[in-house]
Amino acid sequence: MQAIPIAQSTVDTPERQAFYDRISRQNLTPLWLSLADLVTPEPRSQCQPASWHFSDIRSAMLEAGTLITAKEAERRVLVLENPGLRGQSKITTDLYAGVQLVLPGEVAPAHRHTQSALRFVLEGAGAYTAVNGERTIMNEGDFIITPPWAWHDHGNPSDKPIFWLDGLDIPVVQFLDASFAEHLDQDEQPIFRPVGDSDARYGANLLPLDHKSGGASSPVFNYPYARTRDALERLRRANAWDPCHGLKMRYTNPITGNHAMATMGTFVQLLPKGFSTSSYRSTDATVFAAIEGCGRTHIGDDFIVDWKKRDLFVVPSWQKVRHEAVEDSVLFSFSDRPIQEALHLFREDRGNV
Ligand code: 1HN
Repeated sequence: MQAIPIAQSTVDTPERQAFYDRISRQNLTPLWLSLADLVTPEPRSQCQPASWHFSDIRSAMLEAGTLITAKEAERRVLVLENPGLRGQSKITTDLYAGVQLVLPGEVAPAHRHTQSALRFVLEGAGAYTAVNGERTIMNEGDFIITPPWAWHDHGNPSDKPIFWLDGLDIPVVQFLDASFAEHLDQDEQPIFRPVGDSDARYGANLLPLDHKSGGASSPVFNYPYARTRDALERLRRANAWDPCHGLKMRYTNPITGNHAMATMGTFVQLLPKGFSTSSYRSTDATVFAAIEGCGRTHIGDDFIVDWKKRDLFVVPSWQKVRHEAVEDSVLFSFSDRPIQEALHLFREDRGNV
């Protein structure tokens, strides 16, 4: 047996064309004209490889900071739009990303929505985000979760601006026509738990005695970089290098061992100085943020990103990716992998390593 592409192109005749025109008036259309575009032999995405230097984003954001307050904007964010998907607020076909700035003394007011959000802190320290009655302090490299339908507001009592990467499943929720959102009647939500409460309850290899099953979103809502970085450093000593990824870990929900969020997989990887990964591709288009070091990433046949700390780039579905670390480097990344795994659609190609 041999596999060949499905759906050969058909011949157009005047009789066929007249038929197509006639049935079109009844909202009918022949499948044989579109089958090859609907069911492709491999992913064929509008999403393109792209990259952003943080220094460019930073200056545009500071300019935005002179033009509009966090309160007036609701969220002062510049959206990272994929060049192949302009005008749609998408960084990949099904994910949204933006960079948010909160200036000293500002509050981004409380609201909630059915979309899930992740934050990855790029620059700054000592701001907070409040989720479900608890504040957590945001420091560089921290990965923070806002679960669906959770009240959330952000504030920056520090004396320096804070910048973070927002990742949301907005296009997924849009596709499912399941968006709900509302605003709280006060800027900051009431706080009824001390800082660190969720971490102590769920993030210390302990669980409250009578805690039962886990939800889809991790109850640990801040994964501090200091701890993540320490784990990577200890694993470095174990020489746990993967040819395709260096040393790559996924953030988990400690109750279930699943991904920390239902719709977005989040990952962190250490690439030691001089390490070059083997070519890898997977069906989950992935957004990367460098948090330490510098290097070069090859995407697809001809896209090259020279990145350093805080730079951002995106790898489309099924395009080959190869990283070269010039210095010891750490990359944070996120993708729709949990959705693809749940639907048994996730595929990867490790190039036989
Ligand atoms: C949102 O709620 C935040 O809470 C950031 O910081 C970006 C983009 C679209 C819709 C809601 C936030 C967002 C967002």
